[in-house]
Amino acid sequence: ISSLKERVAELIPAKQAEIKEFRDAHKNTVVGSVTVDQIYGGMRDIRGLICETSLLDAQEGIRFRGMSIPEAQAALPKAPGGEEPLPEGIWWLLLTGEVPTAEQVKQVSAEWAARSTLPKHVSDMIDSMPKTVHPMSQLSAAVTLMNSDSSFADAYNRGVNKRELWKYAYDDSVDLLARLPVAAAKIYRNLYHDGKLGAEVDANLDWSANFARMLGFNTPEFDELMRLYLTIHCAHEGGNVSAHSTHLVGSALSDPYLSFAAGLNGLAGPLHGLANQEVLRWITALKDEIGTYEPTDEQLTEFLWNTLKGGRVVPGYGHAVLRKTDPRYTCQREFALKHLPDDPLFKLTSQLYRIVPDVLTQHGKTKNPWPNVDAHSGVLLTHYNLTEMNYYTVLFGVSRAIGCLADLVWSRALMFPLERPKSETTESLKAIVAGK
Ligand code: CMX
Repeated sequence: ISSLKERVAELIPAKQAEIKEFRDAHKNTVVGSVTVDQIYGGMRDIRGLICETSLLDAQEGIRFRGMSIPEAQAALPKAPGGEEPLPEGIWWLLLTGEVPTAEQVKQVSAEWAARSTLPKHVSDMIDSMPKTVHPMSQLSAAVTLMNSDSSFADAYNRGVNKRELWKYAYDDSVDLLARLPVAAAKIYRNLYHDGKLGAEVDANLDWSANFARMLGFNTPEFDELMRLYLTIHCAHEGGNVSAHSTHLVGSALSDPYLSFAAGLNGLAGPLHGLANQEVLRWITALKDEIGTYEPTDEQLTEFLWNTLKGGRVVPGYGHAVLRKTDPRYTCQREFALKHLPDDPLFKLTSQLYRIVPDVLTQHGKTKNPWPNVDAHSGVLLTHYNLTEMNYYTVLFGVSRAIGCLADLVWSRALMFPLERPKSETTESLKAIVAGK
């Protein structure tokens, strides 16, 4: 049993008691209202979910257990010689609310390395995929198939008491996090290279460096980018499509593999995680049309308006909750300023940052004209020769597992019930509005 699992076990009773006391005291306290517009409008701003692991502020951006991105970057343990946080540390932070020591993070890295072997049928399935299957579909299918050895499903079948189920959700989550980079790297190597992993998992390396090696990358700077990338994409509170899908499916006591596969399927949508692929496609289309990665401001503005007039969105801009530049964008921009200030795509990204918000504001539809996380990530990956844009959302998915699974473990620990909100028809809603 790992010290992290023990720590979570220690924390659970107090949290259960806190929630019980709070619920009992405020059972009927009203915390919001719901308008007809919100019901048709994607439930924006309706408070209807609990997610203990992270919270999103419209102005400030995400906080992981109360920590902003710059705070987490400063506080979480780094690899030897590195400056970026290790994602193993954010797993610990999300699960416990505590910043782990370097030694504790090392334990997590070692445990994930030790549990990384893919079941043979998963490996065979990935190898049998035609190249026409999108990498996100492959990843989601691989995660679904991993549930054949789910300890959660097995425990449920054996009739384990519901109070204990979180322990099995934890074990499956660790296995899933350990195996996910292997499945993801296999998909990458099959689709774009010789079908052989760049390296085997090395028990002495951290999760991100191992992932980079398996993908076939072997430079300290790319390792650092992976550590930052896999840390900042992990969680964005509970209401986004991937987190909410995982949470919802998990509430049916589907095991962590089935639950997170649902999250991955949502992440694969162009308005959510697929936007990082779409940003690069959009930039490539711009280059194809204008003939250079160095358009004038006028050319760029015209291209933007053509996108908008065509009834399409500008990928990487806007957000359902945020109303300022996404701090996940800002920290990637800082990474670029530090490591690749003269990269032509980075310069174009900066030019877009200068121009897009004004154009979107003039266009007058979006509530938030500022860039989100996806506006920047592909440019960094391209710089280090990870140029296969269809693959980008897979990296997002590997990171998102950390947040979705931390939430899932706590949801089972707190024994949250089946999620089942009420829906209406337009007819029934009209009757409600008319007071019938
Ligand atoms: N380009 C053009 N129009 C945009 C826009 C953009 N980047 N962002 C929002 N709009 C439009 C919406 O499509 C909507 O138009 P309609 O009224 O015709 O439906 C209108 O502005 C109002 O939308 P909103 O309330 O500001 O934004 P939503 O909460 O509905 O949607 C999001 C949020 C992210 C889906 C939207 O901003 C968008 O489509 N952005 C581009 C895709 C993207 O970058 N997604 C990634 C988000 C981060 C992530 O999850 O990974």
